[in-house]
Amino acid sequence: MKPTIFVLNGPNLNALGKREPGIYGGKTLKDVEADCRAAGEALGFAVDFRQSNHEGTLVDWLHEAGDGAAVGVAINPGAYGHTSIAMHDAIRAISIPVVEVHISNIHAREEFRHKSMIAPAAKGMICGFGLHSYILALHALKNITQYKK
Ligand code: CA2
Repeated sequence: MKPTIFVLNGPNLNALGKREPGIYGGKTLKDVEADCRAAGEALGFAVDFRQSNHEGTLVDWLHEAGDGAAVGVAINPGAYGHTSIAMHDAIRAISIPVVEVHISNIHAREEFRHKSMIAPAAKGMICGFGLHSYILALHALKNITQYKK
């Protein structure tokens, strides 16, 4: 059985492809899910792809991943990445690697987006490569976890 990677998505990412294509690209979250699944498959991972607009649900999913459901997590926390101490704590509470993902370059945008509350707890952050940021995160997780196909 292939090891599982959770790909978690935070608030408003369900609106991808519907507005602001100049910042977030024209694909929908369903398209991103298909791309992640294909890339994960090629890397030898099963991808469990989820989205929630609720902070506590994202915290629960991080714990679920850390309790044995996954070998690693790629998470686009959306705006909660800039604010959530609860998500920072949840990442610190689990021992599997977590890679923070942002579609846009948060450092090139408004000042309130420059700070990530979860980056210090994560293994690393990938931002600014458009939707390819997700694929780069899967490659990083492959490298970190060293699972063979
Ligand atoms: O660049 C990213 O991936 C973000 O995590 C996206 C978040 C934003 O709050 C972060 O600062 C950076 C926004 C999620 C998507 O919001 C949409 C807004 C309008 C249309 C489509 C999506």
